[in-house]
Amino acid sequence: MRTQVAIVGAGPAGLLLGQLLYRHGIDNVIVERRSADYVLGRIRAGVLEQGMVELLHQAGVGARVDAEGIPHDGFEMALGERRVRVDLAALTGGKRVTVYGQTEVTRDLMAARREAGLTTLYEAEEVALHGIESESPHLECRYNGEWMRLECDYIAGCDGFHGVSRQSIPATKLTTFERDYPFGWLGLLADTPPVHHELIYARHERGFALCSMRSAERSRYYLQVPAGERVEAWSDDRFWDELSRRIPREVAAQLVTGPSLEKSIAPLHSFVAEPMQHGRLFLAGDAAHIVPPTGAKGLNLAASDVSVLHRLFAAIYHQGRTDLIPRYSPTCLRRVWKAERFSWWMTRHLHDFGQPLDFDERVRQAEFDYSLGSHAGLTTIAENYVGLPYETLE
Ligand code: RFL
Ligand code: PHB
Repeated sequence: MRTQVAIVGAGPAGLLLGQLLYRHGIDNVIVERRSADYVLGRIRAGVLEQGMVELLHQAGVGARVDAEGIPHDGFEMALGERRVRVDLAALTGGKRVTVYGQTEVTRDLMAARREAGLTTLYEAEEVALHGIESESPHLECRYNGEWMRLECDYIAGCDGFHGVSRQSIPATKLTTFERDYPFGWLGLLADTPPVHHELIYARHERGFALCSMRSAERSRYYLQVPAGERVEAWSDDRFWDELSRRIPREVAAQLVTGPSLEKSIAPLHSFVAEPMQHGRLFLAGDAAHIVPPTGAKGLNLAASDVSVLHRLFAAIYHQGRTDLIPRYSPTCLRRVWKAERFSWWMTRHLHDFGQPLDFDERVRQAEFDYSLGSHAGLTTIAENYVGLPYETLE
């Protein structure tokens, strides 16, 4: 089999790239390790920046996010009983975010891909990248029990943090930067009305809690739990009880509980691999970088990488601009590092790190208090939360 761009991974990054390339008349094939149902079963992100919603429109899949996504003009931060609203629209000249599940983004992109008749090889096993330093790279994998070879001009590594693409770059050519956090997030999805019409990020002495949603009838909540915690240790009752203790009393009084549809624990991690391109391989999304979910940036960064990458491929195929290739990585990394900083900042201020009440902790408290009490501080939070501008290649 032969294509112009071989894409590894059918998560949001791979599917969105495939759709944008198709709109530019660039042929592509996606190779995905899991089944489509498995990919759709992963409950992950829920907050889309405006830039990502615009990109979904460019990809021809904007109709459902417009109809069913919930625009949010603000969110709240709670510290114990104190509540501070971050008025995104007022602080950023009218920008907002949209609450729309990653699952739904994926579903829309999969449907568009099917309609366009583009090839996706699901349940492809032992995917391997070859010749990325040559002019004719190819992928090999086992598909339907048989070995197959996919010839291409370029490979897009959109296969997430545990994928094979990043590992195919010689270790001597990569520099990685990382930080682990001593806790994870326990998430619960339920068909209950959200406790509040906006998201609430709560800092509490018992640990962080987040009140989010998917629709007017479906809520998504998260609790900080120690690293290594087992999800079996958390009955629904224990979850609801702990959540009520961590959010302001007047909010807890509004909480409607119900049976969970899904419960899972995600570890928190910051990670960046540089550069994001080697030879004819380009990394995008979680394959190149991970952020803790506190800033709602992971999916949005995958989208901004893809925005740069599809424009690069369009310039290569339509204008012969291979000279732009070295600009891919530095262009993406400028935005990636700003999102890493914001996600780290939100994580540091909202979670309990078991920090003794020493000088550093007092300074941290003062910094957070300053940020929430100052117009300049709130503007910085709002600008980052709605999403910094997309970088351009030229
Ligand atoms: P994905 O979604 O991990 O998709 C990668 C795909 O590649 C496949 N794959 C392979 N295929 C072939 N061969 C191999 N060897 C392969 N290895 C892997 C995988 O099966 C998969 O289908 O990466 P992508 O596309 O870069 O998308 C990234 C986002 O999924 C991720 O950043 C976000 O979910 C992060 N995130 C959030 N981001 C936001 O922007 N806003 C949020 O509100 C938000 N909340 C979250 C989150 C992530 C969370 N978890 C579970 C880590 C909340 C949580 C709890
Ligand atoms: C979610 O709804 O899943 C969600 C929202 C905001 C975050 C992280 C996750 O920061």
